Amino acid sequence: MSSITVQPELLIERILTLEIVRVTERAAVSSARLRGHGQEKAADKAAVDAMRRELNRLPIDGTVVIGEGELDEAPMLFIGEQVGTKNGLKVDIAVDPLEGTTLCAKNMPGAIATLAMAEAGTLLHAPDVYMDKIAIGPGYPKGVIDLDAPPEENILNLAKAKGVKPEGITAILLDRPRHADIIAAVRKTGAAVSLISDGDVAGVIHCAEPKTGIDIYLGIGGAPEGVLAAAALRCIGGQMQTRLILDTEERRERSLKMGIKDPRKKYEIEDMVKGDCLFAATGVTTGAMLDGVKFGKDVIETDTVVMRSVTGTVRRVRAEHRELSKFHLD
Ligand code: VTB
Repeated sequence: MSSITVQPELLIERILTLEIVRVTERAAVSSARLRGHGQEKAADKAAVDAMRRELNRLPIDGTVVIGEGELDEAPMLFIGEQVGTKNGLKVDIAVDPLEGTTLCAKNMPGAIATLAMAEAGTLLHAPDVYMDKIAIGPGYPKGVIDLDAPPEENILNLAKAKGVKPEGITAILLDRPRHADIIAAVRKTGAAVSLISDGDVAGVIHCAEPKTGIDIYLGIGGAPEGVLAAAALRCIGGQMQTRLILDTEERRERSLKMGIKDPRKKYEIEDMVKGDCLFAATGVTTGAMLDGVKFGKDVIETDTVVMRSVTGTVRRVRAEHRELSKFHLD
């Protein structure tokens, strides 16, 4: 009989896998109550309140490294905020309690509540600036894509590695005027472009989900969202390269204070998420990755995906909540 030695830290982390599901579930339920009400801020606040309350119940000594903003601009889940009961593993936490506030406010597909957790000191402390990103799913040799190569080259190399013509490739991008040139370049190769209005954490993850038909993410989105997506890819495989867009003195100074010495650094997944990590996301509105919250007469249903990098396990948790209002937990 073989015996398996489990390091205590990893054991704690394993338990946390299910604990963080509760956190994103609560955030999703709270913001879903405001779906379609046209109130971005209120929906976001509902998610933030719920997420913070649940995080503070966890047996962790946690620090928010990616949050709602810096202390002066975010009263809760600000960067540097300590969360958890303080008796437990020291962890870094990246949160986006409501990724896609506009999607939620307009009741459009793809809003999620999401968070990533990793051992203390291992998540990139990214400021709230833009980030240039490129990502593909697992199974390709390293180096197929390069953030600094022209989009055409990335599409052609990816098509070759996939064994298809460029017509067999679909790229996903945020629908923004800043992407006009990339979109034109991708289409010129014969590849298809799939445009999303918001929600590029899920956009990157789609590259690793064959059922979405997405092969590659290209373009500029938020840096916090980039780190969250990198955590997910660290769990499920895939390649991602990013670079912070620090195009003003103010942004460079702000990022320097957060420990970013080289403003032009090209990050790989391992630079953004240096150690083992957990990632969870619960659907707020139904999208390609997750179903949205369903409010029944007595039951609230949620759909969550939770991943753990040390094993690569991905769990889908469909939960039925019966006692939310009774315990005043949401
Ligand atoms: C993305 C997307 C977000 O911001 O990161 C995007 O994932 C980037 O900023 O859902 P712009 O909207 O300014 O392009 C969101 O759309 C909103 O946070």
